Amino acid sequence: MGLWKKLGGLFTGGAMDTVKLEEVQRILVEADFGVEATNQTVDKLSCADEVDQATLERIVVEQLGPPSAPLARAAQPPTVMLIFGVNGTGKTTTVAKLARRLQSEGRSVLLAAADTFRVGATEQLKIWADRLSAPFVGATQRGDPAAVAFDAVDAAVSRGIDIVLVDTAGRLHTDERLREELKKVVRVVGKRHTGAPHESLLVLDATVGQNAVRQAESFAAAVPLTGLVITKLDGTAKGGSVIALRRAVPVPIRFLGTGETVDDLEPFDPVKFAHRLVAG
Ligand SMILES: Nc1nc2c(ncn2[C@@H]2O[C@H](COP(=O)(O)OP(=O)(O)OP(=O)(O)O)[C@@H](O)[C@H]2O)c(=O)[nH]1
Ligand SMILES: [Mg+2]
Repeated sequence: MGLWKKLGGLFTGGAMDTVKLEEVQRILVEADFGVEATNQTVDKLSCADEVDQATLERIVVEQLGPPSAPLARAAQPPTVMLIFGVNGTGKTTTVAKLARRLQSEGRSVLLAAADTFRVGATEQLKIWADRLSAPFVGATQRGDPAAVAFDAVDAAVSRGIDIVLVDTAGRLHTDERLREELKKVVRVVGKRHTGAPHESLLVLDATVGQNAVRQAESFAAAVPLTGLVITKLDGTAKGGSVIALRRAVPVPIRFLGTGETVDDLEPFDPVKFAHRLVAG
């Protein structure tokens, strides 16, 4: 159900009072806005002369940041994109979705399995690479992720490939070794190719709500990020977490994941998203 269906009655039935504002607050927290975005939204709503559905949509849009900008393009190919995130957020699936999207724009893509930590991770990406007929670089179990990333960039340079998508390992965001490993991947691709990484995207799972906020903050402190991909929005009525996440990591939201198939990736459009959240 859209937010307006839950909130609208409070605004149409006479003047706002403290009791009604507390009810608004409760509904926004329940929709996973998080405390800060909830308070900001309530402040804005209580300042508005008249609140209708369009007012609420506009207030949500203001908190979502700009529409998805085109992904960076290296002056000299390949463009190198690193994909980060906690376990199970949808990194590997997002790599496949991005590859599909970029291929459909006529660009050649190489997939690199720099998740050498989890058993089966390399094979999982290899299956996607085969389905997408994309070249693939991986290592044997427990190989060095930075070495895989380096080899992948190297292969793309020599084969004239446009884009390298590097899938990385997901572990708890508090894991110090993971942080060091990811920093090394960033450093090493930068040494191999000028300007790399050109994109560093953090993949966040919308269904875990406020937990994802802590993860996002922790990753952002470890590696410089250029954008967010927020996944599993098909599985949640709590789209408010998108606002909370954008607040926690003030980099642009690039894409939304809306399902498990390779085509379920949408460029982020704040107006469209706010409409979906509010109107349902
Ligand atoms: N419903 C839904 N499921 C998704 C979405 N994106 C990924 N998934 C599912 O989430 C699960 C985990 O996806 P992966 O891509 O393996 O996640 P990961 O971050 O690479 O996981 P690790 O490598 O274990 O850290 C899979 O079952 C995916 O199909 C999405 O947008 N919507
Ligand atoms: Mg993975």
